Amino acid sequence: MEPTQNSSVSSVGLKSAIKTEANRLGFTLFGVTEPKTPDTLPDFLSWLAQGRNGSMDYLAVERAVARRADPRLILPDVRSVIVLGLRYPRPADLPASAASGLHGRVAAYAWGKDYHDLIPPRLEQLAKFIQSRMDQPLAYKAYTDTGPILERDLASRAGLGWMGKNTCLIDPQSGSYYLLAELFINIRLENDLPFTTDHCGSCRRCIDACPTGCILPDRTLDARRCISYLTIENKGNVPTELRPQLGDWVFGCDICQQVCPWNIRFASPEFDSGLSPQAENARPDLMAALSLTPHDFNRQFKGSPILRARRRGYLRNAAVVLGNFRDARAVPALAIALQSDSEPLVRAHAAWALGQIGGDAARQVLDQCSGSETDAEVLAEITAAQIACQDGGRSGIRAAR
Ligand code: B12
Ligand code: SF4
Ligand code: SF4
Repeated sequence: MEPTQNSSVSSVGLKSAIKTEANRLGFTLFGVTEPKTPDTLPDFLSWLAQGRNGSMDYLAVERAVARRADPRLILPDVRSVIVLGLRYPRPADLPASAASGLHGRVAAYAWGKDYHDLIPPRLEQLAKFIQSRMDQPLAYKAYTDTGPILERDLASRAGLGWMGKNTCLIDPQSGSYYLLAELFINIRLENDLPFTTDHCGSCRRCIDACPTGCILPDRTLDARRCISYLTIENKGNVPTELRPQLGDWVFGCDICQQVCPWNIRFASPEFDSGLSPQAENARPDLMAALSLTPHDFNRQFKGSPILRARRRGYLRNAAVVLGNFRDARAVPALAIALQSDSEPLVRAHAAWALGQIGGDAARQVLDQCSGSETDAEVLAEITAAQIACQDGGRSGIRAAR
């Protein structure tokens, strides 16, 4: 049975009070929609069928797919879904890097605290607020990237914006630097009008700027080639042909949002204080990163989204970016990683990076390690890197560095 509101509160008054409270909690975007099968469910299913989710198997689990299709499997009495947006810093406001050292780039949503920790208590507070206005118990489910729902579909249906060609949810007033969160509730609130217009027009800046060409014409991504996937979700090797495309991205990627005219013109410099940048996490020193022990890594990134990559993924990314910099100052740090890191994944990518840098010092380290390395995959990377060094020497490209 649907719970009744306190007799003194009208449905419109309740929605407006919830919106005010949501704003107070930092959610600058707010909308309400009905819990129905997502309009874009067929797009999601076809995306899965083509394997574009890569190793993100949790997206394809049968139970999770069924829940995406039917919100009642999430909350049987669900009547409305409140969709919220929390603003994070603009990538262009990246803190200045230190004077020396080689620094990588981290996606702006991950500069501060982990939103998976920051947002849920606020959703609980919002639910408590709603409960305080009800005569009967409120049933609810709260999500922020934490459940089997299509958050962008819900957000566009709740009127928050449209799904751009880069697949991000874009608010025409303030761009796409938002994280989404939802509250499924067993009371009915008035729906907002869905966002039905497409403001991308003939623009294709995101498609042209994406370094790996993973933005597809059907408004989905091939996640397997997306730098965000490769540096965060992917737990194995970064495919050799995609390593140069990582550029300096060591965790996530913001390029397809940074080039978007809606962000260039309208993204606000204001963001939630909980997502304030921590300089050393936003622009990390990559040589220092390579020397992080498991204990140091867990301590430095406690409470940060970067923890998700795990130490071996993060150091793998750091090695790739150092390889892309092709700066001989990185050779000693890469040499130590190749000689002594306990993770074959890190050693393999350190070898690749040394091959990219080339020169006598890098070649010597590779030659030494080819005699002592026991892991077959790392040995194969060392051999490929030795060849890359020779090629560099012949062409004279790396000798000049
Ligand atoms: C898996 C995932 C990823 C994967 C795959 C992303 C993708 N685009 O498919 C990877 C790891 C690559 C990724 C990267 C990022 N992610 Co992510 N990710 C998710 C997650 C968990 C599921 C997304 C999903 O189901 N993808 C499958 C595709 C098919 O669905 P979709 O992305 O929702 O896209 C819709 C459109 O393609 C649309 N569609 C299809 N055809 C058509 C045709 C037309 C005409 C239209 C209009 C729409 C349309 O239907 C799809 C389904 O609704 C969501 C949280 C969630 N539960 O929804 C967060 C989420 C989408 N990610 C988020 C963020 C912040 C990011 C990054 C910006 C992080 C970063 N800086 O590195 C990047 C952005 C990359 C990008 N351009 O999308 C936010 C997005 C907020 C926003 N404003 O849009 C979300 C909502 C998390 C959150 N709670 O805030 N992510
Ligand atoms: S996040 Fe980067 S790699 Fe992924 S689609 Fe956007 S520009 Fe391409
Ligand atoms: S860059 Fe252009 S095409 Fe891409 S999402 Fe923004 S407006 Fe749409």
